[in-house]
Parts: sequence; structure tokens; C-alpha cells
Amino acid sequence: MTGRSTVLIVDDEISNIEIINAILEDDFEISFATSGQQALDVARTIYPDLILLDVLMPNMSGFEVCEQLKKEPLLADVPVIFTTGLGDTADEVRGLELGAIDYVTKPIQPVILRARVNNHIELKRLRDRLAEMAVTDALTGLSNRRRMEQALNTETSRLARTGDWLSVILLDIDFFKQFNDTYGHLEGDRCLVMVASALSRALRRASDVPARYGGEEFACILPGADADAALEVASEIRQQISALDIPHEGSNVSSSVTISMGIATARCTRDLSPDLWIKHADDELYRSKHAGRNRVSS
Ligand code: GH3
Ligand code: MG
Ligand code: MG
Ligand code: MG
Repeated sequence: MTGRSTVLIVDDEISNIEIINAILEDDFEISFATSGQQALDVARTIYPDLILLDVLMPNMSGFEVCEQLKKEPLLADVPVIFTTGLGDTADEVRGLELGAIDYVTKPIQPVILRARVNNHIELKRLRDRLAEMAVTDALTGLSNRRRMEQALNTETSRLARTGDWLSVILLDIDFFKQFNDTYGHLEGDRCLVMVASALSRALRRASDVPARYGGEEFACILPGADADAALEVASEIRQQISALDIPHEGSNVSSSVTISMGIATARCTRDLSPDLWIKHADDELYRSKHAGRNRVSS
């Protein structure tokens, strides 16, 4: 485990915060808030791993806080446990229906609260890991096609607001079937891993997204990159891959592994759908292949 998990305790009565703090402080990093509004402010600042939320508070109830948290994408997944004096079934149902993961009534049983908090934090950790796995390519560790498409969706609509540039590069290893046939599938996998790391090294901006698009095809999303910037990145990719100097006897264009690339560049507008970027880059990639491979078209 890297560092301690953070628990935000929300209660309008300091004495309650003190009680819960005493139960959890040995195992967790504790923050606290004494009103609903303060709870939201703190949550938006520290992104806690779990929130313990009182229900009855002046101005803004715990139910309202929970409702607001669930509306905010960055906070919606933070587990909320209501800790309340309200013991009615109807209150408990309301809390759970608002998206709370658990409901604990006061007076609090220390060992039970500790166990529940531990369980929910562990479950959250597993959920986060699964979510990360769902968008990561297992072989190369790059973003997979799903995250690439999400990023492309996000970036095309974000950049359309300012009419800013976007470039998409698709790249495909030349004669890779032949590579597998010559060196075996395991060497083929090793080659893919090396090409992926060369690709990551070639991208400089934090907002650039390198991805494995499928099989031996990769993609780069370059927000803000005009045609010149994209060509510069493509040239850097070629240099990084050529520096790998992976032998490829079966290639018709070189004695080492090469790639072909296609670039789509335009200023974003609402009419340019994410699919169009891929299609255009793919058309250009096709042109590179047919012009003899080991080159870039745009
Ligand atoms: P071209 O220059 O036209 O791109 O020829 P190519 O042989 O690279 O193209 P083709 O699409 O015919 O072959 C792609 C090959 O990539 C076939 C497939 O076995 C291989 N491949 C796809 N995914 C993987 C993988 O995960 N590991 C390995 N080792 N090979 C893979
Ligand atoms: Mg209260
Ligand atoms: Mg291919
Ligand atoms: Mg290929």
C-alpha cells in the first residue's frame, strides 16, 4: 500500500468528530468538516478515499451533501457512509438510495465502524484497479483503444469550443506478420512492447495520448498540434523506432523494424466527429503502405 488512505469525517458536532477520529486515526489520514458546505469544499480539495457523513446538520443536510457529491464526476465514486442518529428504516433507505455505500447509526461501535471503513476502502481500491485495467493494454501498458476513443471524444469536443488544432497519428508496423513468422510470436510481443515504449518517449506533452489501437497498430492523439507539430512528432517517433534497431530479416523495406504512419490534422469544429479523424488518419496510413511503407503521409 502506498501511503495511508484519507477519510473525511463530516459532523456538525465536534464531540462526534472526536469520537470517530479516535477510532480511525491510527489507520487513516483524517480530515474533517463541520458543515455540509465545508464538506463539499474539503472533498473538492483533497479527494478523500471515503467520507463519513452525518445527516442532521444545519443549512445543508448530509442527504443534500451526498446528492451533490454524486453529481460531480470526480467525487461521484468516493464511497459515502452515513453516520447518524436517525435510525428509521425510511431514513436508511433514503441514504442508500442517494448512493451511500453504507449506513451506520450512532452510538457508533468502534470495531464495526473500523471494519466497515476498511472493507469499503478496499472495495474502492479494487474498483479503481478494475477501471484502470479496462482502459489499459495488458501487453504494452499503453492506453487501449477504449481509452484512446474516450480521449479523442473528450478532446474533439473540448477543442471545438476554441477551434484549436488537433492531430491524430495512426501507425502500423511494416511486415509484422513476417516478423512473427521469422522470430516467433513471443519475439513479436517483445517488439510491440519496445515500439510502445519508443512511442511514449517520442511524445513530449502531458496531454499527448499514446495508445495501442489494436494488434500491431498504434495511435497518438495530439491536442493542440498543427500539421508542422504533428510531422515533428512523427519524425521523432521514426527516430526512436529506428534507434531500437530491432532486426527484421523478413521486411522488404529495411533490415530492421520500421513503421508506416498516417496523420489527420485540422482545427476542431463540431462537424468533425471523432470517427472522421480516425478515418482520415487511416486513409493516410493506407497511402503510406501503398507508397512503399516506412514513411508518413498527411
Ligand atoms: P503491413 O506492412 O501491410 O502492415 O503488413 P503486416 O504483416 O504488418 O500486416 P498484417 O495486418 O497482415 O499483419 C499483422 C500481424 O500482426 C498479424 C498478427 O499475427 C500480428 N499481431 C497482431 N497482434 C499481435 C500481438 O499481440 N502479438 C504478436 N506477436 N503479433 C500480433
Ligand atoms: Mg448532526
Ligand atoms: Mg495492421
Ligand atoms: Mg502491419
